[in-house]
Amino acid sequence: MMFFFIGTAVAPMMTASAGTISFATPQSSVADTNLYQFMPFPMGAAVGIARMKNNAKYSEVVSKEFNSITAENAMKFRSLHPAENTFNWADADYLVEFAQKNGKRLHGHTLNWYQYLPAWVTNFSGDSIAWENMLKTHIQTVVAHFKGKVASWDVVNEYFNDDGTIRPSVWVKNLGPDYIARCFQYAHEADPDAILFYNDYGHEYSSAKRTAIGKLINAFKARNIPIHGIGMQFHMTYTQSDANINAAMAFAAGTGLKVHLSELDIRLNTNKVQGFVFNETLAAQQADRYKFVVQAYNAAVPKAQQFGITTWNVGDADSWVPSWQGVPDYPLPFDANYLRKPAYKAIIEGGK
Ligand code: 9MR
Repeated sequence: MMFFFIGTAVAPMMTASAGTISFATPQSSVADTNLYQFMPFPMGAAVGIARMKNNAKYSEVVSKEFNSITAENAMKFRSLHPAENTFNWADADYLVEFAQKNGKRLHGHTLNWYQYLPAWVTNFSGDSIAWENMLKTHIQTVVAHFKGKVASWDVVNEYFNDDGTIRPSVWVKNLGPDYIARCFQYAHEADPDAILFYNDYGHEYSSAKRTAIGKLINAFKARNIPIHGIGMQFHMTYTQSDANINAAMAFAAGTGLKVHLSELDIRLNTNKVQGFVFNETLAAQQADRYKFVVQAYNAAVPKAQQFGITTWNVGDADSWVPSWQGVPDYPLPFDANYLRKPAYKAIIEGGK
């Protein structure tokens, strides 16, 4: 039996690794191909700095396969601004250098979030003026530092609950709900060229959240608040329906803003089974969803609005999902050895 992959005929390979079987295409057979070159829009990955520095295979795959990069954690508040008067740029700057050397777009994540805050912020005891100064200083120092190096920012992440209400946070508590508009204004002042996104998850299952985000965007437009993009994280299950995926795409396209599938991964262990093992059937089902998501995005989102698709890390062993769910999972297009899973080819097919 011959297995055809991108014009090259190769024999199918099963590799045994860490007690699991990988139905991946041998890396060597497709060494001359790059994922992003097949895609009609930028194709990105979120990356961890320690892996970039210490795992040559990882950084090689990142540089070879993707043309957009997001820092998984290195540009979050706690990483960049660990103490009131201390900014720690080293890790994020490492990524800036990598992106520049390798000609990659760098997407910034995230200027404002209710999570991943240093203790000095959660314990901050100033009045509303002090809180406002702290918010503004953080956003503007960070955006100014990366001006001309980071093309775009998730300005505010996860402002809404799934039911469309505003999520309680230290920001809303101390500054009121409209602080979100000022985040965008502060970022825009610091870098007028940066493309500014509102980023959230759940568009594929919560119409209430979509409605709330839509209202926010319309209100921003009416008030001339600088917002240019909508980030839909798409941390998905492999059981997600075509209709739900299409609804999210149609909604995002309808905003008229740039649309970023900003944190895509497709998890398989929906019943949270301990000892859960990847197999050929699951690989095919996952590939089918990857293909559908890419196709739906490409079909629904007008070309000028296609900011691209970013997977949330690279290989299955790098994913946040297993530790979040407390069970094994295999949510990404590369396996633990960075071999291409069927999802990889499916992404390319979805982009055709
Ligand atoms: O993948 C990230 C993980 O390494 C961090 O521990 C976590 C911190 O809360 O954040 C994860 O990334 C999140 C992203 O920043 C925002 N959307 C949800 C992602 C998964 O939790």
